Amino acid sequence: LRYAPLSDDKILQQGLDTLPSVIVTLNSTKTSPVYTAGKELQAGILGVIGESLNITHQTEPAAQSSSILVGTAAAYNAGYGTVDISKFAPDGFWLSIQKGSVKIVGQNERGALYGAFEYLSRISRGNFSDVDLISNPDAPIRWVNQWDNLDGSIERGYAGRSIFFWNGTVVQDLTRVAQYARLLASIRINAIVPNNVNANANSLNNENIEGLGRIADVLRPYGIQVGLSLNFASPQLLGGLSTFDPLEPSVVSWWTEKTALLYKRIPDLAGYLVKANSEGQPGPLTYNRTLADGANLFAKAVKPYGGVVLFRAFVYDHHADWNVWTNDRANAAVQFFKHLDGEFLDNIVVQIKYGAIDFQIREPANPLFANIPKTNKAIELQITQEYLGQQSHFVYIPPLWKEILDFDMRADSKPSLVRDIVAGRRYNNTLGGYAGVVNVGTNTSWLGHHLAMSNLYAYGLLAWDPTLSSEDLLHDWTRLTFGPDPVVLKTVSDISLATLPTYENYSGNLGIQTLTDILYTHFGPNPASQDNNGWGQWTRATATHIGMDRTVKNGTGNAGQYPPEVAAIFENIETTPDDLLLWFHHVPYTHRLKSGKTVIQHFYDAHYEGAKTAQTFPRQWEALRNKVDVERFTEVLFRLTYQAGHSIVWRDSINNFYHNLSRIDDEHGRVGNH
Ligand code: GCW
Repeated sequence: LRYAPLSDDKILQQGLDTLPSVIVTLNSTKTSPVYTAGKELQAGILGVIGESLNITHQTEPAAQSSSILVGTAAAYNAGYGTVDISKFAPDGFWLSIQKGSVKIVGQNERGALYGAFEYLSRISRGNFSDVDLISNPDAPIRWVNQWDNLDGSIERGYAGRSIFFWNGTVVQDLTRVAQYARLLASIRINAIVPNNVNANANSLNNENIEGLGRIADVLRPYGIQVGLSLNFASPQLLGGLSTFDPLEPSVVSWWTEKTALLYKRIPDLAGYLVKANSEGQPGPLTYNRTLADGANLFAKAVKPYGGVVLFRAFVYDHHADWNVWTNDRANAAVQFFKHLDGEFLDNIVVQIKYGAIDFQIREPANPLFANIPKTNKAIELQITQEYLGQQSHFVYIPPLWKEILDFDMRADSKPSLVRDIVAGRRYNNTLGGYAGVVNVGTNTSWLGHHLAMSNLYAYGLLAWDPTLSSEDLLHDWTRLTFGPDPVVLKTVSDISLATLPTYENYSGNLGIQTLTDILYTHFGPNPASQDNNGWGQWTRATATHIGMDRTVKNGTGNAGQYPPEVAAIFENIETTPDDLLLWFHHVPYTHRLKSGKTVIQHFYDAHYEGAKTAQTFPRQWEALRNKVDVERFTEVLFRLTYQAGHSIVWRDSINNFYHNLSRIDDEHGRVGNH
């Protein structure tokens, strides 16, 4: 989005030779995404090629040679040409570049804007070749969730204060929200929920409804809708009713009226996001109503307006009894939702975290994806690095997401990739998709670490097309962000692609979870904090053994929540992959992995290897001095240096902790016997 000038004269000449002479927008009004597309094309071409093109806003068909034409399929088909609309999914676009003529036609206005950004991405990367493509999203739900509180703080945000809220209400100056909308539109995100899922009932007071309306006004030209997180107890907390029972008529009318007020101010409100009966949040279970009763209440309220409800599956008991061997937080989602399959109305999407615990460095795909075939589903991913070093460490996460999205649940012994399940294809659901927890803040880097932006970039485009490769996405992002220098491309790529295995090496291995402190900060090593409390992120580490026994035969039964073919793999220690061994099995530290190493020796070796690789990050980055602007060079160097140092803290804490427990020395003499 910097639209930096092309530095290669030959490529620039190519751009000039093929550049049309005018931008034509069809049927646009000032607040429409097609109008935005025109402006964006103008700014982008000026930046990248240095030519200032005029924009003609056309309402009547007129002959145009040598133009960049942008509009909806309906406008285009009314006299400019013919595009077969049956080839479009909602939000899709057609991009045709033929020497001297560019056509950008969206299924809707938003699609036209996406097409404009696609064109700009191409020319920014020096690509002026002809093309004729139709691009459709894999799924309709491509949302981001912010966990911003009304007071301006951000839960699990590591990039400053909220760009949306301050002092109990919406900020006056929404300039930065508009910039964020531009950023999100460029990666084809179509809705934002700005307020925290741990929602404050005051989000629904009149002042905040008006504030949300102002946010919606700023997002609209970018084709982005706003949604709202709800506090389930709002009728009581804000409305003064004596109850928030979802089946109580006064509660139903309260929500119906609130919803009407919201849609009056924001006719295109995307809908609601609900965290209920989780981590102390109120919900329908308080009144012995089901989670479906709770979700349907909102679904009915938004239905007349075309709204949807994203209802989170992250429901579990955080006071679980650690002394009960068969207790397992990982079982909770299936236990709470499976029997309700078929009871959720069709404008509800159950939003499921990728793993059954909580954004850990490694988890198997959440079994719930394969347990509620009749229910619409979305996958929840975390761009904010809650358990992954909180933006003080850099981790390029897409390979983790891809592994989950490509995981085959083998439901009914048929191919059942998670990505096909969330797209709605596998079970013929009408809705589905992606929710990414982003937690952007006021920090000028947006996410707190310049390199972390590649995660957001990849998130948006994977929600559009989950078959894209992590490597290609990274390459494109780097090219767009730092320019064409091959040394920069190689360095950013080498560092980024090493980060995920490296972080896993120096944090939690073999599926034991991240091993960060979970009681206070979720940052830095604290393996002792996992066990002996109600949170359920247990490792069951003793002097001799480690790991959760999630087998059916002797453990929590979690393996049995997967369809039979997959269940059989996880049930059996021989067929469980090493990297999920301790997720599914409780074994002696001396248990031999398929690699031939013992579990404890693997811990020691992985931690030494991880910390060693992390030491190379700042050294590799040094090669970019004078190739990247001083500000970003210095800030990234600072954080990579911190990460390198902190990886040693991680290495020694984890290794010493398990050495103290097991009293087994490292074969290479680094831990223990010296
Ligand atoms: O892991 C927990 C986080 C909470 C978060 C919760 C959730 C918003 O530590 O901060 O609350 O997950 O996803 O609801």
